[in-house]
Amino acid sequence: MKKVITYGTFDLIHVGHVNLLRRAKELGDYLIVGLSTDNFNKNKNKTAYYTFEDRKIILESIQYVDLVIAESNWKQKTRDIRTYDVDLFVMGDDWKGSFDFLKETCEVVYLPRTTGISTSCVKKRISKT
Ligand code: C2G
Repeated sequence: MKKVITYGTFDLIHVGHVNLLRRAKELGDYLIVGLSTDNFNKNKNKTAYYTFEDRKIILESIQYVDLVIAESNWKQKTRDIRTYDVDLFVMGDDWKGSFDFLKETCEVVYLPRTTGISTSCVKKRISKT
């Protein structure tokens, strides 16, 4: 079984997130998502609209997602990959190159982002209505 892992905040889930999750799952058989905790989001200078618990429930309802774990720091990826025996690490290409150090531990793939959609633009559009 080929295990894939990806990480993110996944706030206000939108088609860009779902496209990423679908393509990541298509590259393997089992998809793990490292979901940024509310505390780690502060570290990323992000404030999610939904709590970690709610974002986790939403992610777990998505057909492509097999397991959601907490992402609480920048340094846990190598340990997660070893703990869960992951074969492939996937991220959107806005992160291209940022996680190449993981190539010592597993395959690394950056997938093209879905253009024209982001959580911040959704928030902006809603605030104008
Ligand atoms: N994404 C995408 N297309 C979009 C928006 C997001 O492909 N239009 C992808 C991102 O590239 C990322 C994933 O969806 O791979 C989750 O995006 P975010 O929730 O914004 O995650 P981010 O804040 O980039 O956190 O340790 C890694 C970080 O936790 C990544």
